Amino acid sequence: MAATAILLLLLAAVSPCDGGATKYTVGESDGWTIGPNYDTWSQQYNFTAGDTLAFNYVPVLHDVYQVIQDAFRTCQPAVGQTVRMWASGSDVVDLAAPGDYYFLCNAPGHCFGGMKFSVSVAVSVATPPLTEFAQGRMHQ
Ligand SMILES: [Cu+2]
Repeated sequence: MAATAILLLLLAAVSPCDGGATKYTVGESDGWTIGPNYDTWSQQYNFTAGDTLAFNYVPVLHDVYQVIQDAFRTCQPAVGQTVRMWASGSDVVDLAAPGDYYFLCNAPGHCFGGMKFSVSVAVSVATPPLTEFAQGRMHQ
């Protein structure tokens, strides 16, 4: 019985489509552009691992950089401070792992103009903390 429960927990943990992952559209109908307050937008939600962010914008005008916290503060990603980048104009960014994600537009002046926000991604509610589980097993 216990083994079955553990197996089910493991299946839940590794199944990426399980637990109702949510797709959030950045800026809603405004999209990703100069003007909206993205801090206000992002603070409406509790993001969990497996969710995705949809960035919609005119690709020649904007882009999407996921950067480390230092680059987020300065608005100027240096070499090695960009984690991932997108520029298609219709980008779906996966928030696969729990943790802090920092996004900005790297077009000149746009980050200073407000095109930046961070999200804290929590462990999915449907998934037990895997590290805790693993540690518990190791001490048995
Ligand atoms: Cu921009």
